[in-house]
Amino acid sequence: MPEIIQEDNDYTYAIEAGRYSKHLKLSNYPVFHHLRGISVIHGDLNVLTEKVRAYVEDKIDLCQPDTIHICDGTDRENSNLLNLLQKQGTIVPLPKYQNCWLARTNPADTARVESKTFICTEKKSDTIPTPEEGVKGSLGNWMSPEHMDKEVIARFTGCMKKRTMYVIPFSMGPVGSPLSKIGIQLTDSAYVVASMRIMTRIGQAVTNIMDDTTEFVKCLHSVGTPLNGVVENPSWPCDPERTLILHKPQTNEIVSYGSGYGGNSLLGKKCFALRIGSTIAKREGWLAEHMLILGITKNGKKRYIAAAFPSACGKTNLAMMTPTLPGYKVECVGDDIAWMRFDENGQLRAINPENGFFGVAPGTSNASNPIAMKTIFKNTIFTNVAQTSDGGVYWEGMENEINDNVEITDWLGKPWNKNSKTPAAHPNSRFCTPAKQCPIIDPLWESPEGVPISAILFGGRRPVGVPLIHEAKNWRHAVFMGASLRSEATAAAEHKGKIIMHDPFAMRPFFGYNFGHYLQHWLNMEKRTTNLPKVFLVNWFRKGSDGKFLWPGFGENCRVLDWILKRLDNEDCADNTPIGLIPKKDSLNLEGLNGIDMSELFKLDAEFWEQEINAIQKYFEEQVGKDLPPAIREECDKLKNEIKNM
Ligand code: OXD
Ligand code: MN
Repeated sequence: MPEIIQEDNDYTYAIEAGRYSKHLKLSNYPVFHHLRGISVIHGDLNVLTEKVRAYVEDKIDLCQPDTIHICDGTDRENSNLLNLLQKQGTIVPLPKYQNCWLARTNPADTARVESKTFICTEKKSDTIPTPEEGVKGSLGNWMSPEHMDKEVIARFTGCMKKRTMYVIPFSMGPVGSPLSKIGIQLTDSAYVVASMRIMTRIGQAVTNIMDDTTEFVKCLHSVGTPLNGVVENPSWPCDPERTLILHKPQTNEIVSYGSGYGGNSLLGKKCFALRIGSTIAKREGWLAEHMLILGITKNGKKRYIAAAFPSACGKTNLAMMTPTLPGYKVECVGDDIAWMRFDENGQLRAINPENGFFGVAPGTSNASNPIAMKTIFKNTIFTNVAQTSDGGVYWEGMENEINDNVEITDWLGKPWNKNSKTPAAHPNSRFCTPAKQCPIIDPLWESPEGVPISAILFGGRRPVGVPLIHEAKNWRHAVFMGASLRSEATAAAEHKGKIIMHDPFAMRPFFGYNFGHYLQHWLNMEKRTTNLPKVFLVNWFRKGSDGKFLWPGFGENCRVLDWILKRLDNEDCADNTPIGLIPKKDSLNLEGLNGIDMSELFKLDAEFWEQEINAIQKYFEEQVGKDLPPAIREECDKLKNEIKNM
């Protein structure tokens, strides 16, 4: 609540969330109902600052909407939007749960589209490293600002005719926190508004703390209309052929056209919090990372850990882990993104810029993530999951969690049964659910100063060669570890089987600027503090010769976190190896766990590591070339030499 400190005839002056603000008294509001001649059908124009209004006017001229809706974030607004979406056929209610909804997208619009995602800068080399001749770069896509302007005009001119333009003021991070940032998203999708309300803080709370000096990230989104004017799927309009997601760091601008799928349309998430966020972080000296944040308490002592894993590698599961060891408690701060900076005492502090979880549904169950299952069955928008005849949801992994005689309708709206050849839920189907509903949400998850981070984890799916855990020897080695992250990914259609993809820092699809410069930025963190977090690489996914996982994972991962806590307490429980520090014999708590083949889990195979380091070196040379910081090249050479002596 704002604390009113003074008032005169026209204004009240207040302190809110530690900030000073000035509000025009209601009785003095001039009555505005139009902006650029377009009716404002909801919300108060006066809450927009001059700069926001200028931005909105500019985009009204471009997109030519029929009406304007300024989002206030109220429950009433939300239920009106949900009603509208229901009438349009975009969502259906799920009566088995409380205020839950199912959206089915156009089947051509189900995922992020990396090939259509660009960063726009004058100089190409500011955006992407120059790959070796004849090599296709895989560390982002570049477009010139002139080209961007042309593409935007071609797509957005008149794109909101017969539609409402929603204006969403939103905060990434707790409203008013010095670590938070504000955005204004314009969109023609009510689904996007309802989802942004879950994933970010929107509306009055945000406009209340804005004044004419407030900077904001400009986010323009339209689901688009195909060139021939034919909307194939009226309940989910989109334009997959011309989808384009553009970012202009110089002006803090995001423009997204043609897709309603969350990763492309909820612009606070990947576009702002990671791509534009990483460029702001570089300028301002902090880190915007694809990391979960969890708190772990052991015998009353609490520490916070941030962890970067590529998409769909179990970040949400780890962030909400139920530890199997007695005496441990895990609490969740965030499951996908961390904004981190060193405070004046040199302590790294992190906030979760998001307000909700946009999690992959398949695989989520009471066995894999009981906490998520306790979070998601109220106030949630599901997208592209299957539906049960008793008004609930279903996906692969929920086999034991539905009533025996229910009928299932798949994500495409077709009848489905267990013998069907296709999955019931789309593999990238999602739940979009408020973070505060999580029963183990951390008490400090909205703390304006962020939580203190003691350790950073990197991880991926590595069926062979990579041990359960190893610790970086020093900060440079840690940065090298992040840079050389690889993970098993389902192959693109033209490949058979699985391939191991490079995914440095789990950020490959999300870098907002040249990866070589990003590495230098990470290396520079060493100068900011004498209290650097310890860094570890974990791999829950190593398999034995029988093809079975060597480690049970899930709640048992607390045993690995326990070893990390010992290392944070400087316990002498690690042995040095060429690749880093691994647990000394018997230092990993295996009490009550049978049949773990520790020698296989931690085996370091010289041939594997030689191939691994060669692949990493080749990747760096081909993809990063002259932009690779010398310190990383040296780390690579050092490791290569050490492996020779393995
Ligand atoms: C996500 C992703 O949606 O990483 O979080 O793709
Ligand atoms: Mn993610």
